[in-house]
Amino acid sequence: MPYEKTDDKVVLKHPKGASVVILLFGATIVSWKASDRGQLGSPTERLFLSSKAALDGSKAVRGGIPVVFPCFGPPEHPDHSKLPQHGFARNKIWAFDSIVMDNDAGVSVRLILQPNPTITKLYTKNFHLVYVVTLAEHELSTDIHVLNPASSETLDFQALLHTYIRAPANEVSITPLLGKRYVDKTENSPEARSTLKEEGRSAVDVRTFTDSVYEDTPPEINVSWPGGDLALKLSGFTTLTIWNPQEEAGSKIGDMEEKGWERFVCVEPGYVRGFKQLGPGETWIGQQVLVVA
Ligand code: TA6
Repeated sequence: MPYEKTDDKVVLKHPKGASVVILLFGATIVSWKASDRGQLGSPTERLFLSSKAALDGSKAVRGGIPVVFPCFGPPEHPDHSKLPQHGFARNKIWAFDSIVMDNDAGVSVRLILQPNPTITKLYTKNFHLVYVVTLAEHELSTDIHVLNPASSETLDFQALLHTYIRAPANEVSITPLLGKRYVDKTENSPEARSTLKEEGRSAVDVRTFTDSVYEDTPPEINVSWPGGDLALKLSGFTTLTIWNPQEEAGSKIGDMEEKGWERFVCVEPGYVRGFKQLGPGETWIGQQVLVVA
């Protein structure tokens, strides 16, 4: 299974045509192409990447799968007080570590991020991140490992994979979230934004400005639309964030392409309600497997 590593990215290719492009900047997946099962012909792009996205490391990538660590949203924990929104992992250069699997089933690459001076000036906790990306013919697996190398301190963090699924936003249905509790971050007041609601819809849509953080995420989420279907198989994560800014908010995002909000839904597995407390020497793993129909 061929792979290609340059100074700024890793490209994995499957003999039947699937491919994935990972920038070392932020370990950000910026392209995943795969064909539907039984589909003949060339694989299609499954992720949204804004044509205005910065791909030169000047800022977090608008699209693909940004890696969010150690905090989600504006920092709230004392350890994160100097960090930008969504933490530092998506804004730092990760290192190519190794190809960990390469056979007819697929190819896996391991990327790592450890403290360096550009991080320690903002964040003083010890940590070790490992990101394993595996490409198969119809699946893309992304496993984020958080290790606490400390001998005595706990590591408090949040983590999330900010997956931009390419889809007609006004036609998607996301299931099964019926009965799940969530907070609605589009509410106007801080109190309302932290009030838990219960999902009453059997299928969630994003036809209006949506920014919801669901608790107790199911092990499998389905995102479907006329002519398309993508499953997310999840483990280790406890929350699922669904985001689409729609026009009023989306048009204010500087690196959002013209009407880009019409062409994606963010479905983001995470651990973002409260903080995961990792003991000395412990590891937490969050796995997302994207599966085409
Ligand atoms: O996707 C959830 C969210 O926290 C939204 O509130 C919105 O801010 C989005 O992330 C994008 O954040 P970014 O910092 O990438 O512009």
